[in-house]
Amino acid sequence: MASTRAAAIILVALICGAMHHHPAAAMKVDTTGVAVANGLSFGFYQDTCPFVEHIVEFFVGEAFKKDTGIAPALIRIFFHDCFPQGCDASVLLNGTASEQKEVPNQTLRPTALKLIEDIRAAVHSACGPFVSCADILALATRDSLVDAGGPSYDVALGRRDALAPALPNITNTLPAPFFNVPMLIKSFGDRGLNVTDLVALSGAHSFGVAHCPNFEDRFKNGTDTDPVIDPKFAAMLKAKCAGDNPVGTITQKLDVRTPDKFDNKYYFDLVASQGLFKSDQALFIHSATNRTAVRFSLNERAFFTQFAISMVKMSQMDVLTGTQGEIRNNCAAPNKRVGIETAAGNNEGLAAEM
Ligand code: HEM
Ligand SMILES: *[C@@H]1O[C@H](CO)[C@@H](O)[C@H](O)[C@H]1NC(C)=O
Ligand SMILES: *[C@@H]1O[C@H](CO)[C@@H](O)[C@H](O)[C@H]1NC(C)=O
Ligand SMILES: *[C@@H]1O[C@H](CO)[C@@H](O)[C@H](O)[C@H]1NC(C)=O
Ligand SMILES: *[C@@H]1O[C@H](CO)[C@@H](O)[C@H](O)[C@H]1NC(C)=O
Ligand SMILES: *[C@@H]1O[C@H](CO)[C@@H](O)[C@H](O)[C@H]1NC(C)=O
Ligand SMILES: CC(=O)N[C@H]1CO[C@H](CO)[C@@H](O)[C@@H]1O
Repeated sequence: MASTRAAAIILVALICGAMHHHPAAAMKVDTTGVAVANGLSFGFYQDTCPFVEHIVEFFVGEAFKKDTGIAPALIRIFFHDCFPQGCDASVLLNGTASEQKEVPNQTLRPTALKLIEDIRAAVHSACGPFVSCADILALATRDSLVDAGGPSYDVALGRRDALAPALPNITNTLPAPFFNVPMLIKSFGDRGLNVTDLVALSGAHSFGVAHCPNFEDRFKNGTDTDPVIDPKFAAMLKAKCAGDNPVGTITQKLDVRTPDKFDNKYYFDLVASQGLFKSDQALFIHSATNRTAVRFSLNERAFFTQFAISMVKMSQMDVLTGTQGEIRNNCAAPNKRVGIETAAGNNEGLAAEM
């Protein structure tokens, strides 16, 4: 135990030495108005892994320097983890029945899935097997958002990892890009997220990419104007996707204005009828969502504040805590359970934390 702690201190010393300075001071949003889910807390790893946030921040920062695409990749993985059955790292499981095989989960980026497992390995080697993959994903998502220019917020910790992937019928509750606003409202409402959360969280399409099959409904049978699309934009997409051979090789930036930066320009795209998916553009048309979309286009601070609040809400949906689930020793696979003794042994360190 003492040597583990020593290793942790050395690792953190190295990390702090290597860290230059934070990217241009992020806007820190006060999310204390959002209730903390039972079993989560801000000091959860204070005794078992006090430097976990520094370790995660360091690894994400290094990955972001190599590829800014890690930020949209992580935030989408986090959405796909939390939305169907709660933030339990179930999406990271890559066995035969994994969520990654389900239709909405195609194109989750492997580099980001690997980054989470690499961070887990570093955190466990520094502290021992006390930090869950679900918490590491929640922290890494927040840090990458900040690296890309987005707001910061505190993340309450103590999530545990699912023992198995979500069933396909649950994974398929993720919304589809052809959804209209009532369908989107229903989909988010079923998960306790309201219309404001829907409009704010859709702003995650401020960065990252999509593949042609997900937006070809916008131009395939002529220009589909429900909702309206800028005809030049539709023609550009059509020409681009004509070269999508084999299918899935072409990517289109979700935000044509500032494709790699997290900001409110996504809402400018909507104003210009250049939202990529029907589910994006429709937010600007429908009377239940258009005022909020316009407000976010005019006021980035208002968008950042609501985005952080909505992310904190999403990050606490149906979390496993206490003795539920497990702390995975590999984010891609459930722990081998030899018997009840093994599972109990794994839980000991955390039970002491409660
Ligand atoms: C409102 C309903 C939503 C729909 C219908 C939707 C749909 C999609 C689709 C179809 C893609 C493109 C996948 C591909 O072609 O590779 C995508 C990408 C993305 N989505 Fe969403 N999404 C929604 C909400 C969200 C939310 C709530 C977040 C996060 C908070 C999010 C974050 C992202 C990101 C960052 C990407 C780009 C990923 C990358 O570049 O690797 N989306 N989304
Ligand atoms: C998914 O299927 C399982 C088992 O077949 C069932 O118990 C559950 O209610 C279903 N959930 C949804 C959201 O359809
Ligand atoms: C185009 O129209 C056909 C026939 O109505 C339909 O089956 C197909 O799904 C449509 N394709 C797209 C991409 O909307
Ligand atoms: C929102 O949509 C309604 C109904 O179409 C329209 O009357 C209103 O002017 C729109 N508001 C904004 C801010 O676009
Ligand atoms: C929706 O939730 C947000 C917090 O994310 C809250 O501030 C807002 O009042 C809620 N709006 C409605 C219409 O309930
Ligand atoms: C699953 O993830 C593990 C560890 O991250 C990796 O070594 C393995 O290649 C992955 N397997 C599949 C089928 O993707
Ligand atoms: C990357 C990946 O696992 N893709 C799979 C997504 O799900 C479909 C069917 O549900 C599979 O055909 C893909 O191979």
